[in-house]
Order: sequence, then C-alpha cells, then structure tokens
Amino acid sequence: MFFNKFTFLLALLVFISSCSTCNNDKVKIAKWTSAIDGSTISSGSILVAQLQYIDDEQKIDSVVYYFNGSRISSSSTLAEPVKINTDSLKLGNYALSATIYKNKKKEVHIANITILSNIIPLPLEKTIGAVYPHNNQNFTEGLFFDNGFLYESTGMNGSSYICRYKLGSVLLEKLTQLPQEYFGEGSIRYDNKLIQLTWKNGVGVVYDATTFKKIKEFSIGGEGWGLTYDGSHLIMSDGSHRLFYLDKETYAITKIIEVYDNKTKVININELEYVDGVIYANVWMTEQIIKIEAKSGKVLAVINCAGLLTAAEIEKNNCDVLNGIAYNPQTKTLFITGKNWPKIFELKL
Ligand SMILES: [Ca+2]
Repeated sequence: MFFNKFTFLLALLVFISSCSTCNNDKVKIAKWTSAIDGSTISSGSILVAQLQYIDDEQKIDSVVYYFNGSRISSSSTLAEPVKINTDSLKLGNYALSATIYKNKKKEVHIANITILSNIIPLPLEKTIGAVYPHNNQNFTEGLFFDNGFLYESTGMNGSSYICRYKLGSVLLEKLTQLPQEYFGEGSIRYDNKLIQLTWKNGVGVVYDATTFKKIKEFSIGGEGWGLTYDGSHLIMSDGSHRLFYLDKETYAITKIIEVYDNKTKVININELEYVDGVIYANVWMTEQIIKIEAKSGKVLAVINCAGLLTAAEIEKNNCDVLNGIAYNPQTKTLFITGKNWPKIFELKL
C-alpha cells in the first residue's frame, strides 16, 4: 500500500510544481492532443502521446518526457509523438508528463493514463450441480477445502471463528475463536498453518493447523477481506480493486495486482479462491463471481449467480450476501455459499 501513497505523493508534487509554473509564469506553449489526461488505453496497445503548440509560431528549447517518474525521452521540438508499448505494463494508473523548456521558463503537462484489460469478460450463466446444507449461523467470510474437509471462517464481533465440517453436514467442529473485539474475515490453510484475517483490526492471526493454538498476529496495514493461497504466496483482498500478494513467512506485501475489465477497475473484491492460474472472487453486494487471470489482474469471465436462494429462504434465514467460494480438487468444481445462507451450491464450470 505504501507504493500507492508514494505514487500519489509523487504525482501531487509534480502536480503542484506544474500548477505553480503555469500560474506564476502564465506560460502557455502547448497542450496534449493525444494521451489526454484521464484517458484510458487497452493493455497491449501503443500509447501515443502528442503535444501540439497552442500558437503555431511558438518554438521551444527542449521537451523532456517522463513516464511514472522515469525519464523516457527528450527532443528539441514537439514534432514527434512519444510512443509507449503497454504490452509489458501492469494494469492500472500511470502518470505521463512532459516538461517544456523555453527561454529559461518551463511548462509541465501531466496526463494520467489508465491501462485497462484488453479482454471483454465472458458472461457465464451458472450451472448448478448438487446442493448441500449450510449452517445458517455462519456469517461466511472465507471458504476452502483441505484434505476432505470444508473449512469456513466467519465474521461479526463475538462470532468470528474458523470451523470445519464434511460437505453435507451442518455439524461444525470449531477450531479457533477470535476475541470479542475482532471481526473475522477470510482464511486459508497452508504449511500446517491456519490464517484468518480481520476486517478493521489491522491484523491477520496465525494458528497451528494441528493444535489450533494461536502462534502470532501479523500486521496487514489496512482492512482484510478475502484470502487464498497460490502455492507460494498468500493473496489478500481489501475491498478495493487490488489483490495483495503476501510473503508466506513474513506476511510482507511482495506484489500488488490491480483488477480491471475492459472498461473499468472492479472494486469490492471479497472472498477469493485460487485455482490453476486464475482467482475466483466474490464481488461484494453483487450476485456475481469474477474469474481473474492471476498474473495480470484481467477479468476473464463473469459468472452470474443470481437467484440461487428463493425469497422465502432469504427471509427465513435472514441471509446476507453471496460470499464463499471453495474449489474441490476431487470433483474439480466450485462450492459457493453466502452469509447465513442455508445452502451450499456446487458450481460446475
Ligand atoms: Ca475461498
């Protein structure tokens, strides 16, 4: 998260510097005609940035172009556009700037550009297989299979725990319990550890996965929402469009992936499930599960999960949102549920 603060401060600094130059000196030499501030570009496309003289008679001493703070080129004219291949760039926001020098004065132009996914998400209708009971006392925040058990972590102060059970049973074996002041979130098991995030308590809690004794807490620096594991890193969501890769020993952030479709970023990413290079994610307050390419953050498909429960079931059980995706490697299918839902649905892909 410090990356974003740093980038923001850098952009702010450049912005203040550019405005003071513009306002104080009232220099008006050029404007962007391509790569306009606030514009978007599809990943893989060539970003073409072109400045044009406002007055045709203007001449400059030089212009220096920067991309995200790094100098990329310079010229003595504005004749040639700057071209940036976005193919190897991550999705997200970038700051392109040009500093024009003329008669010992300078003029700075900034264009904030967002690289979007170049994939139109495939719309998928749900294909439901078997339906199983779900303990409707569970305010579901995390769900995963491990060694034949379905593990579930829950939220709400005083009711936050990790439990496990066999698919088909509502009899819970409670393994851990968070203190009253903690609101539990997503969870995962790996390397004989059980981890549960907290929502606004700023920590994740580590347990021994055999004795279920608490080992320690680690700082997550913000809100914790969903959690999954790709075999080498923990992957955490925080309700934004970002996915945070955490070192599995130190829990330090090693990488941030930003999730975009071909039109915009996808916010409110909640419970996660990593499966073979893709991450399935609940989008909070929707009845959609998105399929994300893990290496890029591109949304590959959107699964419409509307209408799983009847209105009577929702009212009777006081059901909250869809939240819970677990992949069963034995059946190669997903199992989905929601907060206080009475059912678990097998989702065939
Ligand atoms: Ca999960």
